[in-house]
Amino acid sequence: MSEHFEIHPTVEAVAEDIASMEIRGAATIADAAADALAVQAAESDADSPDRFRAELRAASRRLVETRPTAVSLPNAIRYVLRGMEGSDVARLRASVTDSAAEFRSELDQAQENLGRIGANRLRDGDTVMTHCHSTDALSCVEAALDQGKEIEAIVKETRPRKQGHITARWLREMDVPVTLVVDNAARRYLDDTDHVLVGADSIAADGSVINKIGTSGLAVNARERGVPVMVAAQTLKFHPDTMTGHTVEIEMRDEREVLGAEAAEEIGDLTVENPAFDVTPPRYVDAIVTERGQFPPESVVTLMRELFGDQHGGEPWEE
Ligand code: RUB
Repeated sequence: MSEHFEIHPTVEAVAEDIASMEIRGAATIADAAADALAVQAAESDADSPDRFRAELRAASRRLVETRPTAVSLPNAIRYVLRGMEGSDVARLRASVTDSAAEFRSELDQAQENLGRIGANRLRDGDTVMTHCHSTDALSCVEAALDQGKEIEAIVKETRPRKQGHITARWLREMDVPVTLVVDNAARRYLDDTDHVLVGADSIAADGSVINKIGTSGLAVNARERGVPVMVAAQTLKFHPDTMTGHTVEIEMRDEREVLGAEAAEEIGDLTVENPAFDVTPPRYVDAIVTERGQFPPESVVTLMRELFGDQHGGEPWEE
């Protein structure tokens, strides 16, 4: 039987917030998870290096089990745990807090660099159409504004959780003119759109983009209308397991997000399904913009090999 290890209340709270989507979006989830591990390390009262490592692994498992699709979460945890080294608790503690701080600053830097690269694709006067809420995608808009370009946005509402409202708010804070549309209106407004601009929760080795449900339909429609699709995704979103044939698990969320109890009662017996993400095949994507440059989706595997080539074997949080 596995021993019980102390999980810090902050880790518990962050795990609950990720599961309930109080903390959401792939980059933000990764940032919060790394920070939670730093708290676990800083406040651990483990009396031996073995106990300290076991506590960190237990906290990592708690975090990694919250949501399955955004690979930024396990990638963040791998980064922090791989930095854990030292022969005594004090050194181990310092290595984890340093590693988490380094991860978080690299994440910010990557998003800024990615933004500048993505902004080069946007011209003065362009209109972008967004889906869901992606900090990587909005970083491209912010950088374009910094370059003195005027950008407008058509923002899809993004049922069922309406993350489009968050995007609309962020864009308005940047003074970008925003037109909010329901998801079903997207094709009609593609005629007024210069770029579809979305983020990603995971990028597979074949260049498929896993993002909020509705991204794939939008991309297919955009291709039909001749509107380029740009995916803003720092390399933290690259999914290492897909290099060895694994597929990305699509999270199924509570049906109540789609249909409340009262409405369900009124309608009668029915099945409601609520997948949170979908897969856009690479042929519908024009460019994946990362902090390392922009790539045609089919070529990301080369960069993935460079980044993950030497990472084999078990997960660092396994017992
Ligand atoms: C969020 C979502 C975002 C990606 C990228 O889904 O699909 O497009 O996570 O976001 P949810 P970012 O709201 O279910 O977490 O660019 O901020 O990492």
